[in-house]
Amino acid sequence: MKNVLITGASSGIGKATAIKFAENGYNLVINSRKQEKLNSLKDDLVSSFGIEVKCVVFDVSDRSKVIEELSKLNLPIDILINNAGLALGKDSFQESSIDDWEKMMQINVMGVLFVSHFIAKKMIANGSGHIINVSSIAGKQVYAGGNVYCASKASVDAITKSLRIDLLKEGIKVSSVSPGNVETNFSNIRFKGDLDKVENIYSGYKPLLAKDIADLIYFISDRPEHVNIDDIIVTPKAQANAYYLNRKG
Ligand code: 8X3
Repeated sequence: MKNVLITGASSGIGKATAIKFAENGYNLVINSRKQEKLNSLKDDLVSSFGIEVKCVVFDVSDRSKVIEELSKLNLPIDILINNAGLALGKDSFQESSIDDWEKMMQINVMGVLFVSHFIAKKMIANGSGHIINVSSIAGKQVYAGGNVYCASKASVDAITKSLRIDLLKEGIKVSSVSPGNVETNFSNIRFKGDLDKVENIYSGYKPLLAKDIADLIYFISDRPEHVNIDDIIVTPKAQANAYYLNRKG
């Protein structure tokens, strides 16, 4: 059975994706910075689905730790899902925090690069593999206050396209999924616990759920060998793009 590595797997889209692949009998390597949450997810997945699960604890932006922990894995990775990422703040460029910018660029961009670089080499040695990046509608359209988060996801978009070219001759597929509004802990982290702002993001319409994205990631991975899905842009029915929401509430 195939092995799937999912970064940022302890909650949200990453956790839903872990469950989706586990339901379908895949063995998992789940990553997060949070050992306890990972262990508890591992226990649930092993007891519910009888699959093999390994936990790798690291911050994707910590280059030496990424290499150290992934080097300990003694198994091929067939599918890499670069899910770890975050937004911090939605203030205008001139008012936003440079510390927040650094974190977003480190995790959303360098994290994808560090993990992909290590795993792509393993995939090349194995002669096959599939890298799926969780990007965002923010990588396609720039909105007010999106500045550096949008830049980080536009980078993920460029990295995805570039990897697809460079890994073409190696027989490795590269895809992305680019969601609009998904109701997870994303906005709680972005707005640092400001519940009014969080509620405003998801009020008056039905946002996407983490499971909706997990289903798409699984669909991307489950196409016949000769098929590669480059990218899926997905929004709630009530969202036309990054700017237009049909709120009824
Ligand atoms: C999440 C979607 O529109 O908040 O990546 O940037 S958005």
